[in-house]
Amino acid sequence: MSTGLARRQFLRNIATTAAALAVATPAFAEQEHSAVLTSASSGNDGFIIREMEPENLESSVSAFSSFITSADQFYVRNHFKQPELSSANWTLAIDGAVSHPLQITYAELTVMRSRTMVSLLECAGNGRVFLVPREDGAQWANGGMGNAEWTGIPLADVLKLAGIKSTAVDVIFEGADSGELTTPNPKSPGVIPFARSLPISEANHGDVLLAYHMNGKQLPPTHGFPVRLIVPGWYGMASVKWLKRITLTEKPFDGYFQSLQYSYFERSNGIPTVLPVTTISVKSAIIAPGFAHKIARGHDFKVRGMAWAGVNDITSVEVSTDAGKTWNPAQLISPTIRYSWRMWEFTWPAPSAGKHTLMARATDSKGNTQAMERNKDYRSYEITHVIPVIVEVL
Ligand SMILES: Nc1nc2c(c(=O)[nH]1)N[C@H]1C(S)=C(S)[C@@H](COP(=O)(O)O)O[C@H]1N2
Ligand SMILES: [Mo]
Repeated sequence: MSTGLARRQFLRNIATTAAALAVATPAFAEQEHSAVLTSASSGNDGFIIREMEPENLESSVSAFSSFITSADQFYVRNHFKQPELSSANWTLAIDGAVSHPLQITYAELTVMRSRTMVSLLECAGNGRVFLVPREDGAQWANGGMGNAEWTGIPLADVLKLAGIKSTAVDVIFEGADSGELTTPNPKSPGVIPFARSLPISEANHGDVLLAYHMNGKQLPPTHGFPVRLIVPGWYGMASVKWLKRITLTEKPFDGYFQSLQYSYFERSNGIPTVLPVTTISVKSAIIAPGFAHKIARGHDFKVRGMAWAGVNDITSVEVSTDAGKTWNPAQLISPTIRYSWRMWEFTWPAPSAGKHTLMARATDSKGNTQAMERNKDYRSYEITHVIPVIVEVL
């Protein structure tokens, strides 16, 4: 089977799975104790709570056994209390440097020509718990990421309706959620909304969606209902949830979540410059075994995980079982689907008794390979260096 065919077949199988999930869930919802039934049927072992209010939930290991992450196991990253919105009252304003400022309703938006695509979301702080010394912010292990199918209207089509002025350079996306940030430093200037921007060229890329379905069903409230932005290949902060307003500006936006948070240092001419975090860099994660797991000796062990590279493709994953002295190729077990992760596995031949340090490193289609050491210029974001997993064979 050609690669193209294999990919199409794989996506058809996924579509069937997403449809099956969509059918199964409302049926459960009508029964009593629906949550218990749902979790029992999907192998959902719950979230790891990183923060109660605002809600910050890390996906647990069971979320990483399939190519598509189910919506009810998908990590939640909120900076403020979740707004309660209804699609009947919702409107999206488009203003600023446009020739026809407009307000679009949910009904008007969702009759436009839609696109469906799979895209990974990863929080820029995913893996922060592995940083030494510790950095402030949500202490995610590897579960601040997920891969879902999104349906929405290309943002470019909606911007076209408003008529982008030739002087516009940046597009600001504002969520309906707001609040005051007192930690981490620096504090916010009083109550602010969650807002991020994209340069015009990115906003006009046909893959950026105003999404209203996740895995074939209405977007859940925690993931941005009624409509969220999906910016494939970018860290999660760009995919603004509970969209309320889109403002085109004639100078680059320099908001709180663009400069004081979700930013990093890039050195030019030897001087560090602050830049907003943008696209996802090549990375892999070992899903099994988990850190400090104990493994029975005398049996081959299947090491498995995920690898992803934002707008680039994964070309190889290597595994080391001796703390990085030697590397062996892992097998990529899902096809290349743009913006998605690839599942991989490696058979570790009957490990000997004692402590072992496992590592995985991925390489992308641009020839980038994960670094062994942390680059501190990334502050507490883009945690992409190789993370050791120490296990004990008994
Ligand atoms: N309105 C709004 N959009 C938001 C956020 C938020 O707090 N408010 N968090 C962002 C961050 S940092 C991430 S990683 C993703 C998480 O999306 P999810 O909660 O659907 O997984 O949403 C982004 N969009
Ligand atoms: Mo994030």
